[in-house]
This record gives sequence, structure tokens and C-alpha cells, in this order.
Amino acid sequence: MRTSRSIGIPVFVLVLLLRAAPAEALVFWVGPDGNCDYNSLQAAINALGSDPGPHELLLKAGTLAIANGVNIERPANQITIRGGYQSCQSLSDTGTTILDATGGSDGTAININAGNRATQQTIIFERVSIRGGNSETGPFDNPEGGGLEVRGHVRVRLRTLTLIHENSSGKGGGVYMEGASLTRPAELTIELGAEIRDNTASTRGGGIYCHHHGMISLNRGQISFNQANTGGGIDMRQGCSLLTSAPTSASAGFNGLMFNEAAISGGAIFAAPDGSRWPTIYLAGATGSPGNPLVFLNNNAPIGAGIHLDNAYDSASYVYLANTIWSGQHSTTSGATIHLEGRVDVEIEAWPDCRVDFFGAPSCSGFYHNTSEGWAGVVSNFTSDSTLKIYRTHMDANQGDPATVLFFGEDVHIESSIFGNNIANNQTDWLPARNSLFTLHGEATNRLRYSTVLANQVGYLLTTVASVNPTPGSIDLSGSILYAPGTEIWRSWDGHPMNVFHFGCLLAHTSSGISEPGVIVADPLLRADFSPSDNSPALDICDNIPGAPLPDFYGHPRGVNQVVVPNLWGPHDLGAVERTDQVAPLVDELFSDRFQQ
Ligand SMILES: [Ca+2]
Ligand SMILES: [Ca+2]
Repeated sequence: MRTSRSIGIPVFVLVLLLRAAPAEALVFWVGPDGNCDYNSLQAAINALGSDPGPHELLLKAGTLAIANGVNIERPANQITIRGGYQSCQSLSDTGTTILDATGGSDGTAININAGNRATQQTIIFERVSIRGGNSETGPFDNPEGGGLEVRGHVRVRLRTLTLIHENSSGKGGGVYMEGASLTRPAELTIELGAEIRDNTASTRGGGIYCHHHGMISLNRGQISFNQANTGGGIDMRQGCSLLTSAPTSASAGFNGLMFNEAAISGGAIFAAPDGSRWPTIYLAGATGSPGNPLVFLNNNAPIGAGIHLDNAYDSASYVYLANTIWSGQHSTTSGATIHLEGRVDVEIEAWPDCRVDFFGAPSCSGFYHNTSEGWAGVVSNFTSDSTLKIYRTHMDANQGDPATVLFFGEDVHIESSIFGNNIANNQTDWLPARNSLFTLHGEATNRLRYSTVLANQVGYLLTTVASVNPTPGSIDLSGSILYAPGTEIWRSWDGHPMNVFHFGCLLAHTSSGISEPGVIVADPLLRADFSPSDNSPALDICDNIPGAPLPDFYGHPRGVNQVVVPNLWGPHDLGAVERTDQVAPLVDELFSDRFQQ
């Protein structure tokens, strides 16, 4: 009776299965009625034995109780668990199957333990909802993981219509991960619309807790409405990484983390080494036109409402964020989107070919309406070893002290980016982080090149503050537009000297406070897309700045020569956007207004 079957499998599937592994690929139907091979998912898994597979377990739609959980121990080959079949032996796969762990003894809904083996097997979930797991939350309890516990060298793929929701645990409300070693990791892929939602951890990782040597891949997946003390969405420790699995197209579908909440820090993501192997975050939303950025929406925590990364070790940990949109994060203490401690290198950019009109954002990399009631409306960092790069990024209507970036690290490089409408919480206080758009380290190398800063609700665009080193740092403003009448461009909070320079390639509302002559003081006359209008004094100004400029805000190469506009130093326009179309021929009197200083 309970034997391998091929009855009811479409001919083409059967052919594929036979080709892949003749005679050993098992297909079992699981569900409560008489046409099913097994009534119990555990019994079906046990029946797979050591057959090499790949195997398929096809679940009848509806609810399948797994009150005492399910164990998959050292799987011998790939297993696909696919729900949603209208009846056993039916090919109509239109719904989902709920695996409900409610009741029974407390425990994880599904335990997967692959051990430390050279071959990494894959467990695939499709059209399955895993809920009701409640692993022990007491201080001496083990195992962790409410919905899924993923141990050893194994890959788990959550695919179409799969949902891990309403589970709870001490660590890893939705999923707990622990790989065998650095080279034999536990992997979790959330793809094709799968979601980890509404899970709760009493300590770490509301959605996912990666204890060590795990790899989390996000490809059109969603981690949302989860809660914990640290890492409301994801908490990752040593040897864990969070990646996007190289989406090749901008297929429809939300990709991101939203409405996660941490009571202490890391609303969407908390990452800390807890050992010598630091975590890595490499996220790149789908590029192209239109692109499909990865979205961080409305995550909350007192510190690092989006990401909190803390690395106390000598080697830098790395955060790369390409094509990411951040909106509505909220922190009460510091870092509305990102808070960094220790040694972290961060790079944030839009890829040059990425185009999107998402939340009205003209760029694939944007920070909008993020708020910190305390420090830093976007990024906060109080330690001296980190670096920060921001390219082709738009920051608008963020709020904090300072309004956007507080960075006391070694090196800040901002280029081809646009800042406007950001708000300092406190516009009168004397503290260096107050009343400023950026607050930076006065002994570091700071660059704000080919960027456009317009009106913000701040007293100062840049505030620098030093510690004890007598060596002055530098601020390179070359190629930028700083047009915010009524705002001071730079203050040295403690009187520490800075080398502020721009090679005569700077347009500003005032030259006051900028030591070098040659500032073009004029209205930049920008168009709605931030490019220079026909009469703009920002057209064709520079070619004399050391170092090649990066592609502009929209990814276009710099240096489009305007035929009717004489070049000051060269064909590069000032500001974040190079004008790509030719301006109309002008009469002389307009022309003569271009270079007024
Ligand atoms: Ca030009
Ligand atoms: Ca020209």
C-alpha cells in the first residue's frame, strides 16, 4: 500500500524524474483521505529512507496537523514538499497546505538536521504554510527555532506561496540556522514571493536567527512583521551572510523587509560577529529599467531601525547595498536606517543602469522619510575605524540629529547624490550633531563630490568635529552644487582646522566659510529632474578635478559637452546630474550670465 508511486504524475514530469534518477525517485501523496499514501508527513519522510531521489511529497490542500513537529534527519537527497493539491492523486495544484504545529509538546514545527557531510542536500518548500511552532523560550531550553530549525550542511529553499508565520521561539521565531562549518554552511533561500511573517523571538531574530555559518539569500522574498529584542527581521552572528541571489530581471514582486521591530536594536537586521568570522551583508535589488529595488519599509528599533552592525574585530566587516529603497524607518535613540559600531565598511549605491519610479523616487537608491528621535536621520557611527561610500543616492525628508549622516569614521565619500528637505531635530542646540545635514570626523578624509545639496531644515550643511589629533582632515567639495540660501556651508565645531577645497569647481549660495576662491555664487537653475536648465550656471564647468568622476545620478557618463556653452575648465556639469541633451542656442546676454561669480 505505502509504496513508491507514479500514478497521477503528468507524463512530462514522470519523464523528467525517470531521466534524473531512474526508479529511485519517490513520489508520495500526503493527506487525511484514503487516496493518500500517508496521512502523516513524518511517516512519508521516514519512508523515503536512503533512496537517492530526488523525492517529492505532495500535500493535499487544507490543514495538516503536525502538533509534535516533523524531523528530517540527514536527508539522503533532494526533497520537495509541495502543498496545495485539491486531492491526493489530483494534479490540480491551486491552493496551499497549512502545516500546523499548534498544540502538542512545545517544539519546532520542522527540524532539518543534515549534519557535517560533504554533500549538501536541498529541501524545497512550495505552497506550504508553516505555522504554530513554539519552541522553548526558557534560558536552558534547546532547540531553538519556531517554524524551521536548519542545522548542518543543507540548503532550504522557500518558494512559491510558502509562508513561515505565527511561530515563536527564544531565538529565531521563524527560522533558526546553524551550519556545520564555514565551508559547509546552512543555507536558506527566500524566493518567488515566499514570506517569513508575524513571527516572534523572545531574544534574537524574530524572523530568522543565524547562529553561525549560515547563508540567507533573498530573491523576491519578504520578511515582515516579525519581532525580537535584537534583529526584528534577521539576527546574524559569526560566519553568517545575507545576500540577494543575483536576480536577473525586475520581475514583479515585492522584495524586502518591512514592519519588523526590535525592542533593543536592529529593527530589520542585527549583525555582530560573536567570534572571529564576521558577518557580511551584500544586497542588490534587481537592476534594469524598470529596476526592482530591495525595499526597507517601516522597520523600527531604538538603535539601527534598519540595520545595526557591530564589529569589534580588527578586520572590517562589509555592508554593500545596491538598489535599495528605505522609507519610514523609525528609531528613538540613533541611526534611523543604519547604525554602525566598530570596524565596518559600508557602500550604498544605485547601479548605473537601474531606473525606477517607486514611491516617487527617481533613483534606485533612496532614503525617504526615515526618522530618528535622537541621532542621525539616516546613518550613525560613533567609532573611528569605519568607512562610508554613497553613490547615486537620493536622501529626502529624513529627520534626526544630524538630519542625515553622522559619521566619525576614517573616510567618507559621497558622489553623484542629491540631498533636500531633510530636517535636523534640534535647530538651535550647540552640540556638533545638532542643527546640521552631515556631521563628520574633522581628522578624516571627507568627500562630497559632484553632488547636489538643496534646501534642508538645518543651520549648517557640514559640521566637523575632531578629537585630539592635531592633523587636519579634509573636505573635498569639487563638482558639487550647495544651494541652500540661509544655511552655513561648513562649521568646525571645535575650531579644528580642515583643508576645504574644490578646485574652483563649486557652485554655492555663498562663498562664506569656504577658504578657496573661485566659488560660483548663483542659483543653479535646475530642472525638476535636478539637471541644469538651459540658463544654468552649472553647465560645462570642470575637467580639472583629480580622479575621474563616477557616472552621474542617473548613471550617465560625465562630460557631455554643450556645443553652445563655452567650457570654464571642461565639459563636466556641476551637481549630481550631467545634462545629456543639448541646450538650445542662446542669445549673448543670457550667455554672458553663465559665469557670474
Ligand atoms: Ca556638460
Ligand atoms: Ca561646451
